[in-house]
Amino acid sequence: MASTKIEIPAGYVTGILGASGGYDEGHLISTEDSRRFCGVATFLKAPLLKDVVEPTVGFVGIPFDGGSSRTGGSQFGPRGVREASFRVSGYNSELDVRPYDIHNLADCGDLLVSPFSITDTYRSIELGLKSLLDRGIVPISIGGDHSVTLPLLRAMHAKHGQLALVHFDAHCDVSDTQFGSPYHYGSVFRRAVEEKLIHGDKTVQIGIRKHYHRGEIEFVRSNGFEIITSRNLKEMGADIRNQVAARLERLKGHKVYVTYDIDFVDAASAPGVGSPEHFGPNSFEAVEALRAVHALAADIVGFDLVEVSPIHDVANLTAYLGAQLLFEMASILSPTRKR
Ligand SMILES: [Mn+2]
Repeated sequence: MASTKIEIPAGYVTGILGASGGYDEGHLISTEDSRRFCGVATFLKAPLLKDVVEPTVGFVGIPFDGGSSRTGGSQFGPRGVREASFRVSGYNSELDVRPYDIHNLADCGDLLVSPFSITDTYRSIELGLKSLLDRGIVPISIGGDHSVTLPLLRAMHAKHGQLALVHFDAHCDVSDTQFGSPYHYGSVFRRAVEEKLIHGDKTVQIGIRKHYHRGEIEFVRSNGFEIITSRNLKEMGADIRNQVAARLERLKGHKVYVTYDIDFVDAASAPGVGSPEHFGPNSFEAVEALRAVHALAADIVGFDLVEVSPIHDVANLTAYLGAQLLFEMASILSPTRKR
């Protein structure tokens, strides 16, 4: 009877984990491994915070959609983006960087939220983010609806002072109250100006194409916001990255926070969102616009990605795009890791 033993040629290493071991040693699967569809789903397959020595950049989920007045679902955003993260590779050829070489990335888990109370949730988000900032971690937060950005800005402001803001969105999010509440996903940047968390005249909103009332336009104008509309982006053609970067140049030297509502992207490329909008940038234009903030890398103190809603998604396209955008964010940040 022929032997069933599989002969392994000399020099062949079982698996691709290399000299550190093969199948017998119970390794966790990292983003560098071609089998990253296996194992625990984390943001970009980052190890959990407790397992990272000297974490420098932390992904943190905020599974809250209690600030949405119409369409919930983004509370599942962090879970969806973690699931889709297995498709992201380790090397960013456009920026010629491997995020894991320049950062100690960690998945910090999710912040505790209350589905019943936006004010309790806000307090929890602010304290949770503060605990990461106190450890010197640069946060990349994943919502959740856009209402979560206000407590994030409060925590960022407490550490860094009044911030410059780069805001990707189809909407300006400067409405006032809804249903008697000053806090919801459409009022964040009005509140952020009122609370002096951001400089109005150092706020750039990109991708804007839908206004709910004329008062929004009056608010952004009177507070000095700069708007780069969806039409403006289309007119830049394939040169979006350079042309948006030129517009952002004036923010250099200020602490910059970047907030990315994935409904910035055209509904055809990102259907899994709470408020899908047509007439927007496609996925290529959307990632090129994000890469423009590379020009501000040294000044960026944090990112968020909000409004991914897996229950509205088609073929996980939006969750996967969200994971790709996280990868770009981690690639854009200046090196934080000690060499
Ligand atoms: Mn929006």
